[in-house]
Amino acid sequence: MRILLTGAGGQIGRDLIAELVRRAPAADPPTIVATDLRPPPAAVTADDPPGVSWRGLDVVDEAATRALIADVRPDLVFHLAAILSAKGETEPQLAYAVNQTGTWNVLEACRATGVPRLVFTSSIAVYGPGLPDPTPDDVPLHPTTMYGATKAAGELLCEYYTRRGWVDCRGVRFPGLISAGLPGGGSSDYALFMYVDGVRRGAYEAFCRADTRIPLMYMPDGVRALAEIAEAPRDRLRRCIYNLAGFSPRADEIAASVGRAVPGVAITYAPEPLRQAILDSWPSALDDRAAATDWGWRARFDLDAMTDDLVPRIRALLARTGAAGA
Ligand code: AKB
Repeated sequence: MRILLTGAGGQIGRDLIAELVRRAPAADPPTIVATDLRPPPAAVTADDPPGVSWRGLDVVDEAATRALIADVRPDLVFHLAAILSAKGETEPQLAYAVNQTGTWNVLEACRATGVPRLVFTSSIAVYGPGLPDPTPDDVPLHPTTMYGATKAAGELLCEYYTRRGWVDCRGVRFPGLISAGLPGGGSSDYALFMYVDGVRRGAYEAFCRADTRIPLMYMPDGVRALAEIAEAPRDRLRRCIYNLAGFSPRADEIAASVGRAVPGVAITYAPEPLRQAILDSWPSALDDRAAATDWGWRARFDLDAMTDDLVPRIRALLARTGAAGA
């Protein structure tokens, strides 16, 4: 199978590649073309499994997107390229270009080339304030950010392309994702930095209030969800985009969990207005029963299970890269 990823240099890409390779039959490994604006340096990609190659792609460039997808002719595309919520509020024009025009360009290139299937990564950011808790899949969408508005539009485009029979699109609304890899420009990043800076520096000043509560998910569950929805038979899917719930701790509950694994860690709070307002506009928990019913989705990690798995990984990563104590 030939698989193409857009935005593969971001937080999800490398973990998703590892998951796709892990799931494939040993006798039939996938060919994976990972694309991003600027592919990571060779020192970073040197450990990639065989069959993985990197190409430069700016999804805002319509001609380049069409040419690359026509050249690769993938069986499956994971469309990950996006500007996240906080960065999108400081650069809304860029967020529109990458998230809206970029998604259109990728969908059109898939249609023109005859790519059969595309997986779209949406987000809790499609929701605005005042919704039922936990929030079901189908409620009025009034996002407060450019990121959320473009993700909501991307979901609708995916539905349209599927209804027209052009590309079989399916996707998930991700909670904030937590992993050892650094994110870029998200509002949920405080949760990840409690772990990374907690281990690296023994301290972290969070940009949110201690009582902030949003849905979160550990990356191994996140990439498994992407692989599972990609594999799901079309006739099992009653919708195009599915909520994923994860777990929903308060920020100070995350800090307590980190403290259990990193004794003495000092986590403090200095709420920053822009990101706090975004976080306050999101639901605190999602209802993902449709995903469970239709394609058997179930998150495996809760907060403490994530902490037990993640802290040793961050320690190992820091030891390898020599960044401990930096
Ligand atoms: C963000 O914080 O913008 C993202 C998201 C929740 O989609 N991590």
